[in-house]
Amino acid sequence: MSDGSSFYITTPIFYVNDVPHIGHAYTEVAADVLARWHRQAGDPTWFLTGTDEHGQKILRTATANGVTPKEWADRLVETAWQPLLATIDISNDDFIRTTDERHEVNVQLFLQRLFDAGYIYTGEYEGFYCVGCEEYKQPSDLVDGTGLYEGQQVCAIHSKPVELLQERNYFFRMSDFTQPLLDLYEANPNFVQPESVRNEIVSFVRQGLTDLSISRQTFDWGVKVPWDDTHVVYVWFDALLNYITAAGYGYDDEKFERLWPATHIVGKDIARFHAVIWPAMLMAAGLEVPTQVFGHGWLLVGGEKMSKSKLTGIAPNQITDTFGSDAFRYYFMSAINFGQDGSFSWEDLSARYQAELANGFGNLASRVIALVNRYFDGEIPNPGVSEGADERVRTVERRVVAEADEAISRLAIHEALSTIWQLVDELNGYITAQEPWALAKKPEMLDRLQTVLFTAIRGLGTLAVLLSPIIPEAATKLWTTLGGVGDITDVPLRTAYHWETDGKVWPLEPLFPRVETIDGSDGTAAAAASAAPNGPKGPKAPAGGGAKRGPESIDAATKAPAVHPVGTDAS
Ligand code: ME8
Repeated sequence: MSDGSSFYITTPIFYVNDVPHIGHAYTEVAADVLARWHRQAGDPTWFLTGTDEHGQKILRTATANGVTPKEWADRLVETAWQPLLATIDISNDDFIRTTDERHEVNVQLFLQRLFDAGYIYTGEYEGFYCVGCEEYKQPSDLVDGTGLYEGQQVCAIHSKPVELLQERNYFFRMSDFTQPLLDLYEANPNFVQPESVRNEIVSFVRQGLTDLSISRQTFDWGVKVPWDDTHVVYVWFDALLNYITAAGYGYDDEKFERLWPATHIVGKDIARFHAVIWPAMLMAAGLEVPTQVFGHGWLLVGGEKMSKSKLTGIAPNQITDTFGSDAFRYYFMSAINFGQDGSFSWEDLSARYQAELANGFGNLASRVIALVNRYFDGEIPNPGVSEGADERVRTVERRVVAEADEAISRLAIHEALSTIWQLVDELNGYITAQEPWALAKKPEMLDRLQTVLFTAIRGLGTLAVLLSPIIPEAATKLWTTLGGVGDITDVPLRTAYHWETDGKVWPLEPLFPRVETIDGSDGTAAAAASAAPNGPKGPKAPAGGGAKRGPESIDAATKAPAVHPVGTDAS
């Protein structure tokens, strides 16, 4: 809905030429955290993800594997892309495939409308094409090849040769939108974020846009151009439309009116498609432009973008098999400033798991609940008179709820998490300072013991609610243990501190169990310290520390690619 009250969020739709790696999972988790947050805050929320199945890249991969592109896409969607969502606990409302009928039919409808409105014409095109990017390249996008490609010009992103194409194509009059786009960026500085991506987009458009070739004639794996079935629609033009075809465009006006426009979470590699071509297409069709395009940073391996074609991909389940999906989600959301690049390392993951999740949050929950079980037989005690320390916990609770919500509204997920962690730290400090185990030894301090445990339990419940969008499994476990009333995902997030309990706690299994490290030690605080290398919060460690079931370092990941390609990657 255009009044901003609904929150429609999308990920890119991913190419099915290969299986997902943690870069794709990273985008999914970020969008999922935002979707869960808004949903739990009561905003009407719709979260879309899906797969991009047309184009030369998929066609070549399928052909190399001796199957049709549709068979290939079906196989990859069923065995890899859909299962990814379960592996990392994604709560999408819809999954669109560009081979869905609802998509293909309405891509044609959109194109016909643009054609009828005079935005499409026929022309000759000659240029270099990178099948990996599915994009025509300018000479300035090319670099000198090395090794196998010595002496050739290669795509700077894929390090593979480009192909010279000469075709008669249909063109979209994108150049008409140079000024309207510049006006849009100026009128709405938040349209493209973060600032670094915005600056790049604005200076690109300022150079003036050229018209865009939007059809291909030399192969037929795509949506047919409605008035000329010897052409298929250019794969990016087709793919971008998923955001509206999934939202009812062309077949469910009420739904489309309710959902559109969307917030697009994409990697910065494809921000230009989303912040230039896509709004120009929408303007030409007389539709509203997206709410925002956010181009997040890259996960790097050895200083380079992790990628399938460079064999540096790590499969998400390599991490979740050892650490669980919550740790995966927490790690990537807290260790990397959303919007900036970040290097993944097993050591940093292991260190943060132990220090922040197991010791910081998990132990806090276990201790407090164990104390209530021990001293009050599981009945949450009534508080006595409050002191300054108790008041301070309550003030921090309220402050972090408001500040985390504000950070999420700016898509600053890492900031929201570090704000929430202030409450973890506050509660840990409170328990240490109040020493409830010492109070329990003095019968005259019973009142005080009750107040302290009551205050700590209240704080824990608030934490469970706030962390539910980020680490849903652990938050739900904690919620159940606290006797939380109803489903945690129904507890209004913006007033998390008003959560309700039935008054009794249950024993709590460790929220983040010990993980065995490579050197054979277990994941206690000491082991965590020895496994932790140079992560911002981790102490220094001997080389090779890490979780047992993962490669011990990024070097290992690079040498022995963890993503086992299911076929030939044509990119
Ligand atoms: O571009 N770090 O699909 P794709 C962070 N089909 N994110 C990464 C990443 C990395 N190293 N590698 C990939 C396409 N990603 C098109 C999109 S949308 C209409 C069409 C994530 O399978 C990131 O979100 O190549 C990036 O933008 C996306 O995967 C590219 O996925």
